[in-house]
Amino acid sequence: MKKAGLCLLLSLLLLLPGCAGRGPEEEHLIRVGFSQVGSESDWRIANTASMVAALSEANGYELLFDNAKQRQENQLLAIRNFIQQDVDYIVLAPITESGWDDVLQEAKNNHIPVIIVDRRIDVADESLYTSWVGSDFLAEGRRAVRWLEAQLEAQGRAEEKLRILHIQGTYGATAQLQRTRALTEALAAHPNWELVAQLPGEYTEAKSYELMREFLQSGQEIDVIYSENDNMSFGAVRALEEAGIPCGGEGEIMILSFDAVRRALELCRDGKLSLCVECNPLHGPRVASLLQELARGGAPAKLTFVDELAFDRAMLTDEIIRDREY
Ligand code: GYE
Repeated sequence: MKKAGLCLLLSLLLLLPGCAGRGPEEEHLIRVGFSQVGSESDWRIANTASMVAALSEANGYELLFDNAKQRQENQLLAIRNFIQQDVDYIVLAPITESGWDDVLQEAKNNHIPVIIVDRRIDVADESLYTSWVGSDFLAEGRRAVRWLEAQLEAQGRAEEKLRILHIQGTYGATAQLQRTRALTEALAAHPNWELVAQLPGEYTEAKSYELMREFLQSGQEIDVIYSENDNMSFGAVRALEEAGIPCGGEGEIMILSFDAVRRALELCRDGKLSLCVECNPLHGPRVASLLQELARGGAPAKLTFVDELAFDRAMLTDEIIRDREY
């Protein structure tokens, strides 16, 4: 009886991270807790793969990974769990900008530096995080708008009425706020551009497909779809195709899409998407180099923006598509 109890206690201890003690090989590893938003898109899946590859044991890390399944409360739980496990660093890919002050204050009280990746956070005290790395989402949106303006100009349609359907990502996410801001600016600058509807596509193909189907039943006509990520564009293309409505060709609905994952580039080459605005998800090595700098006692830049491009059909080559890493 006693023996069985002891065995049970020992196995429980082994299951509890932190209590079992770390082996000599694990001692020198940098322990990182990474709270990821979810796996809502091809972009996100590529981002997770990049982070996991960069923060591998072979590279000197012990990675505690948590997928929050698109819920902020899961991210808050994950971070509190990382704090309890006394990780060396926390990396957060936040779902939205707001709601982080308390939990990051807890991390700070426990002297755990926090790196933010991808979307930004809006905190009263900027010292609650060490560094952020990600994209300039406003620049991405403006890149899409400039392309559209040039395209319409070239087609002699600059003064014509333009009906735009806007499919939005997760509300409150920087990628949504800033891409939306670029379109809002453009609508203000072009009185002949009309916003027909805004659909909450939540960055997923399934949601966008469902909303697009519903929208098409309303019979409203559109000229452009401004879709805040590729997966929502895929959903929209599917709904359009099922309804027998052509897109991408001359005089057909133009779809402007964000991320430029390989599948989107292929659709652009095949003439379904008109523009793929790049958003680079390969942040693993960037985060790793920030962590290395911190581990050396350095002070990395507060904000690091990634360089990005945009592709339309005329610019795409088989080589670009082949070499796409995501
Ligand atoms: O565009 C989308 C993803 O925050 C940049 O989130 C990211 C966005 C990306 O789900 O595909």
